[in-house]
Amino acid sequence: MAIERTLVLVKPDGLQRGLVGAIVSRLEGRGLKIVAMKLMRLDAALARRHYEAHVGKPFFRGLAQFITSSPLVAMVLEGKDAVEVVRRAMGDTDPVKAAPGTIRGDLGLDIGRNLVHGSDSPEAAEREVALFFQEGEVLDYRRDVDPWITES
Ligand code: IDP
Ligand code: MG
Repeated sequence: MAIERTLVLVKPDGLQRGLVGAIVSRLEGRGLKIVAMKLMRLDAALARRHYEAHVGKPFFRGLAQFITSSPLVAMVLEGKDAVEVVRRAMGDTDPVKAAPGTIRGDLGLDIGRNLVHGSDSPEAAEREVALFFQEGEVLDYRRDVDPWITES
C-alpha cells in the first residue's frame, strides 16, 4: 500500500468564495490526513517556481496574476494513494469538463478559476511540498481512526 503525501491548494477564488471548508471537508471526509496547513499569499517568485512547467504558456501571466492576487490555503494531505485520490476528487482541469461529484465539477465554471490544486505525481508532490512548507511544519502523528480507513 502506497502511503503518499500531496500538496493541495485552495486557490484564491476558493477562499474569496467562502469554499475553504467545503473543499477541505470533501478531502478530509475521504480519510486523508491533514499533516500541514496554512493561510498564505504567494509572491511572484513562488508562483513561478510552483508553476514552472507552465512558464511561457499563453495562460501563464493570468495564472500568476490570479494565484498571487489574494491569500490561499496550502495543505499537505497524507493517505493511501493520496496523489491520485486528490486528482480524481478535483476533477478535470476545466470545470466545464469535470464530472459532477468532483470539486471542480460541482463548484467551478472556468478553467482560470478552478478552485483547487493537487500535485500530479508523487515526484511533483515532493517538490511542491518542499516549496510551500519547511520540514518542521509537516507533522507526523497517529490517528486512532486510521485502521478504520485503511486495512493495513
Ligand atoms: P491542473 O491544475 O489540473 O494540474 P495544469 O495543466 O497543471 O492543471 O494547469 C495549472 C493551472 O493553470 C490550472 O489549474 C488552471 O488554473 C490554469 N490553466 C491551465 N490551462 C489553462 C488554460 O488553458 N487557460 C487558463 N488557465 C489555465
Ligand atoms: Mg498541474
